[in-house]
Amino acid sequence: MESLNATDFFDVQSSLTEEERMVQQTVARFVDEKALPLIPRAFEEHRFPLELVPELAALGVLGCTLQGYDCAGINNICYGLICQELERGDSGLRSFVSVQSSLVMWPIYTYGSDEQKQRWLPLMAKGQAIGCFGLTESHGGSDPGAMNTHAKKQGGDWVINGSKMWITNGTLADVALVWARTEDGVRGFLIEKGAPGFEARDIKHKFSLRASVTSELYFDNVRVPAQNMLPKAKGLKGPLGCLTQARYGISWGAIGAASACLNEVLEFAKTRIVFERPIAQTQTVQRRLATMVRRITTAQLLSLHLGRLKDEGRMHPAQVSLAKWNNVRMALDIARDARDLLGGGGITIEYCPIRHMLNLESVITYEGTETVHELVIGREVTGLNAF
Ligand code: TGC
Ligand code: FAD
Repeated sequence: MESLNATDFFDVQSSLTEEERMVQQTVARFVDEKALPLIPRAFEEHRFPLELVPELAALGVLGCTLQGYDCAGINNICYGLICQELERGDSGLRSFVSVQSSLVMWPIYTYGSDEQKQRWLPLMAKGQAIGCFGLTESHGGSDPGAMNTHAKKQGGDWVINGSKMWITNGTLADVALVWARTEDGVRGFLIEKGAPGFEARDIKHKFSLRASVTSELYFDNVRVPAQNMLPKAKGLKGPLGCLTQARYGISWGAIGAASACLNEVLEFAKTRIVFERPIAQTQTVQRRLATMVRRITTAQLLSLHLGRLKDEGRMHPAQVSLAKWNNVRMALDIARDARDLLGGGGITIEYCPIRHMLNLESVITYEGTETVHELVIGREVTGLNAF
């Protein structure tokens, strides 16, 4: 009998279509050949490898589920597999694609005017314009409904004041999708780089997601024309709808990070001789490796099923919360355990688990903390709101 693959124990590959397999293999090759040679150093230098963006665009991964506007129009399983492969490289790469695709292109496509779509989507698909998504504020990202940033109508324009915190791609972005309170509820505004009164500053000294740009955004009487407001997003469900798209991708991405850790530690454990035998030949190490296989396999089946539901238009946001919570927790636990199994060497740049572990400390916080997702599920099953 053929031996099973540790990171595809239930042969998920065989249930993918030819197109899905091809997309996965293409992105996997890009990660192995182009991204991984750069990533550890970029992480060390606290720098996003911007030079990879044209190649990401050429692969068609930016806004890949959208139809038209030079986007690939592929399904949500393909999008999930793309996130998985990119995050096998680094969470920063997947973050870049999540923000561009799910948090900026998706809302422009879903809530935007024809003019906004024509202007931004083809440029963003080609990587010629970068977007960022400004929802979180410094006084408590878990409760975006309490935002202070506001927009007031003045003649034909909107005037925006306030600030946003922890914004991925903030200083890189050509266009910021900024959510602000208005007399008419929360609305989304497209603010272009260089708009007078708009400033973005990088957050430095991060120990996590070092190969990703995270910024603060400031708005001091920033004036935008009325046509920069997304016409079809009204109320908090506008930004929350975007989060559902990005959280879905993160649930897949976490599987990639965990698989990278397992692959690395498996090789190490088979060759690391301590007490005159490979550590992989001890019962406790095998139990730990088996637990990793179990948890990765469970996460894969969860995301695969979620993706099929999404493609059928039947996915519920609380199901996405469960997948994001389960899969990121799984990946973080595996990265920490893999780090330990590597011994002292595991704290260096030579091995990926510590980098993934540090990254996943952000991933478990952004797009809804673990507690937020637990409470979403609690609310769904009890009918009682504990927020
Ligand atoms: P709530 O009353 O629950 O909802 C208000 C309206 O929104 C609807 N809704 C959703 N719609 C789509 N998807 C979802 N996930 C939705 N959740 C809620 C809801 O049906 C309602 O609609 P309507 O028609 O009744 O008005 O709102 P709440 O104020 O009680 O908040 C609920 C809570 C806590 C779950 C929500 O605020 C939340 O998710 N908080 C966490 C915030 C968060 O995740 N922020 C992420 C910022 S972006 C980011 O981190 C990017 S990192 C990117 C990267 O680098 O990869
Ligand atoms: P808080 O909301 O202050 O939470 C602090 C703690 O309190 C958490 O443990 C939380 O779970 C807990 N808590 C909160 N409420 C409750 C409750 N009711 N019951 C029990 N516990 C509770 N945001 C964007 O808008 N755009 C981005 O591109 C973006 N990128 C990010 C990139 C990085 C690297 C990071 C770290 C964050 C990013 N974020 C972004 C922000 C992210 O979404 C927020 O950090 C997150 O939503 C949590 O908000 P907070 O940090 O203010 O924590």
